[in-house]
Amino acid sequence: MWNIQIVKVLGVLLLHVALVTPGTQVCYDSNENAYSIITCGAPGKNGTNGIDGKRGEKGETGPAGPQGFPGLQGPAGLAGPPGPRGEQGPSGAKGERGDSANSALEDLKKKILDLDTQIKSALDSQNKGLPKGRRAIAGDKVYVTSGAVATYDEAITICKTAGGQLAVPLNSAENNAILALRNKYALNAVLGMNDKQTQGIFQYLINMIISYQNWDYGEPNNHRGMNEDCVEILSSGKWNDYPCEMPKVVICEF
Ligand code: MFB
Ligand code: CA
Repeated sequence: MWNIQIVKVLGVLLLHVALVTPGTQVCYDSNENAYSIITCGAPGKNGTNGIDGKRGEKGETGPAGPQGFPGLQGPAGLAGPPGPRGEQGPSGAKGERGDSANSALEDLKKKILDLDTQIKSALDSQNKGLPKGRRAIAGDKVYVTSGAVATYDEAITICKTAGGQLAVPLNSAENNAILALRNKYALNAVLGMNDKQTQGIFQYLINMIISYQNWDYGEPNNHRGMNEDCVEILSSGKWNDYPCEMPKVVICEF
């Protein structure tokens, strides 16, 4: 019995010693059901790392990170719907004349040339009766006179009946051709214009205001208050307004 007591005391003493001695500890071996006191050497080196633990639970979402760099340009998007109709653009350049128009134009040109030939030959045959030098040409116009003398209104009728009209110069070339015929005679020749409609506004037979003018100095003047509504060409080629009832040489143009 005393042995057991001693052992217990010794055990307690040993335990006390182990506990207060640095570097010693009491270890219990369950297989032997016994305690042993071991002196611990210097702590051993850290053991090698253990194997990774099992994956932890997913953590909470962290705070948003800093804005990243802009990404690469994405692929082009699908074509959008057609836009609204644009403003009317400027009209394009004039197109080439179409084939049919070209051939029609050629036909027309041929017809005109034929007509021109017919007119000239008709005039030639007409002129056959006329003494030489009773015709003049300026551009496409042919001027013819028989030397007949008439009032303005009579002169218009004579030329219309002949298939032409009373001669009227639209430029200096035509004025010179008419002058050449006028100077075959002593009398001035009547021209196809007047200011009957509006005093001072001279118009062609088609009521269009005249463009080319070759008035003599101080003309038109309605001399001494006379009603001078018609126009004659003088031997100088200049123009004068005179009373329409006075007879003048008739020159027609074709
Ligand atoms: C005038 C002229 C008028 C007459 C007159 C004989 O000129 O304006 O028409 O012809 O002369 C000076
Ligand atoms: Ca006059």
